[in-house]
Amino acid sequence: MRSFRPTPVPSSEITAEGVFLRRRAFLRAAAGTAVGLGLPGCSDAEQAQARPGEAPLLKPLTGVIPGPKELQADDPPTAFKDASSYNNFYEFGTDKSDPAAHAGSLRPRPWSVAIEGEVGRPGVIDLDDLLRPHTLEDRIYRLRCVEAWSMVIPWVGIPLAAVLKRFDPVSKAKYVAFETLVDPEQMPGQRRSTLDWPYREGLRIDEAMHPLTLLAVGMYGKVLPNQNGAPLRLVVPWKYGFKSIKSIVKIRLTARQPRTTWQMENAREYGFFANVNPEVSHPRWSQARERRIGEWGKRPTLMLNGYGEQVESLYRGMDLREFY
Ligand SMILES: Nc1nc2c(c(=O)[nH]1)N[C@H]1C(S)=C(S)[C@@H](COP(=O)(O)O)O[C@H]1N2
Ligand SMILES: [Mo]
Repeated sequence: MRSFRPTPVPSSEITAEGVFLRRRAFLRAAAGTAVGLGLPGCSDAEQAQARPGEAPLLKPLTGVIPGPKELQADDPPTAFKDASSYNNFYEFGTDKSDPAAHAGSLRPRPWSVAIEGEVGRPGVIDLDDLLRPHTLEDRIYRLRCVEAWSMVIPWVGIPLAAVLKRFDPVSKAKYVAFETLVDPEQMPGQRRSTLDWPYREGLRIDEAMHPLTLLAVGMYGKVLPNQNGAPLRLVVPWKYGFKSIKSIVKIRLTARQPRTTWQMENAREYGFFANVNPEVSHPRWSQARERRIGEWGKRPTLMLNGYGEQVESLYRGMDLREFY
């Protein structure tokens, strides 16, 4: 496949020089995760500051914190230690502790992403080139797992819409399909057929283009830990956590609704939409309440995870029991 030539960045989107330099520091710091901080040609002054042994810091350029007001008032972020040690990432095993224990073998740089299908400019692009024209944003979002636990995570990322637009989606693009890396050397859980690899996810195009939908590269102001989906993962805060596919290598725009991993596993239990809905029980348990990791007791699950005001217009006229 030919390599992707980035769309020229309109002057309105070109950042001021100081900002650009800080972005460069971030990009190099991000690149440094795979090989440690001693990158050749990367002076100390250009490094984001991080304590030895810690992930490089990210310096988001905006303080955008969308999402419901009550999120800011009642929901303190989950402890970083919990968010990075209680994970679902079957490529490294099925226990919650497996990803943190085994994801050290994942090499998040160099990394490239294929953009395919119904776009005017398909191709394969290096992740740093994919990120370069964009401004990193802070987003504090809840993550609600279908298993009825939840976390509040300060993500760092870029809106998926801004990325997709650069590849010129054509009018036939009605859905977006995503795939995770397949490499049993890096992802030892793939030596077993726990799932039909690659892990696959999908969104309708309007969901993908919604301003809340984020491609995350960091969390808690730092580069994403491998176990959280380094170097690039999706975050769709009004959907169950399994829609937030990790370690993405392929984004394909399609005319037809793509098949997703959990639908393929068990279509009765997991639907394509997977919108958080306290009124629709999973066939084996209720979705009415959730346990916030780090808290005792349970709290009620909110319709669309509390993001209804922003996203309910996407589902007007749809029966969310039928389209679960
Ligand atoms: N590639 C891949 N992505 C994945 C998963 C997975 O097993 N493989 N698990 C999903 C599930 S079920 C959840 S709840 C979230 C968990 O994200 P976190 O570990 O960062 O909290 O990742 C999702 N993304
Ligand atoms: Mo999940």
